[in-house]
Amino acid sequence: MLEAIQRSIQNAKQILVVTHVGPDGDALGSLTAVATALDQWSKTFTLVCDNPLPRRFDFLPFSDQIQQHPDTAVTYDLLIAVDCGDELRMGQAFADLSGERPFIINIDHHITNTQFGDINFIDAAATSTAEVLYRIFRGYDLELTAAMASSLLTGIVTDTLGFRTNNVTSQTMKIASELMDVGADLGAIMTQTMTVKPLSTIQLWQVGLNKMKIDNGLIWTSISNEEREAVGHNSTSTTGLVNLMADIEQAAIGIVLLEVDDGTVRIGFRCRPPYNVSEVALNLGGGGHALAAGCTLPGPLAKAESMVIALTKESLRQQEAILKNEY
Ligand SMILES: [Mn+2]
Repeated sequence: MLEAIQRSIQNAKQILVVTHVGPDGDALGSLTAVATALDQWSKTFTLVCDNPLPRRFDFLPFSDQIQQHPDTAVTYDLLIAVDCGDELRMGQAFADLSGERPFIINIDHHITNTQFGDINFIDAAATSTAEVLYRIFRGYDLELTAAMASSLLTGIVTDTLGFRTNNVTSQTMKIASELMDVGADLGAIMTQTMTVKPLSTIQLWQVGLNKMKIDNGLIWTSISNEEREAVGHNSTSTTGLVNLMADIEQAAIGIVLLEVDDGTVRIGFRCRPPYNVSEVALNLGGGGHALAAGCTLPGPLAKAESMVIALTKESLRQQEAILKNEY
């Protein structure tokens, strides 16, 4: 598969690299890591993410070249999708493509990946798409530069919440250590992408925590578009808040529902082992991992909330019945 990927990149004239809407550190770390590799191969490429780049990621190489839309005047003959479980996750970046569907290389680590590419390089055991990319890059005659390492380490650090998730292996730590050896600054990446937050993020948590509801292991909150705008939170991500809620001792599953500009509702699910949220997200048209998943539903918010809570309660009830039988 490594050969097939390299061959399609070498044959391509115009390459579009896309990551998912509501980008996180793995999305942007992976997107820019691919840019550093394509740059070494002197390829022509366009980097696209269908949402503005959160400011904390502006240290990433090529971050100033990330566009919100593909170039309409260009016909892309190759699309590389990173960290996207399905085509819809690319948002308008994919929907707006005119002409023939380009050849697609799909590189990801979501267990729910729909294998939408012509080449699918999916490793659901990997902590991050960045870790998958590291393995791919090491299969080639590419120089592991400080810039590339910085992008890759950003993906690994953010998707593992600072090496805290249960899919971190000694191999992950070896990769991180090698990335540091060539110049990635772990401390700076941690501070910049994990610790420091805009005030509007904490104010969004404030709104969410004030409205938090608890019912038999299910902990959730929902935030309207009006409330989101009032605190000036202009990203569609609720990663920090949903992680915080799922960390509550009494939580089996944490959920945040966020209404966005177009009236749709973004939903994030988190849990700790032995629970699983990927199935409920998949049933609602989304996807993700066993412990972190998400989906997007049409509004209104109250209707989305009652549907999500009812389905998650049912999923939790079934999971607990199975767990009880195992002991
Ligand atoms: Mn990821």
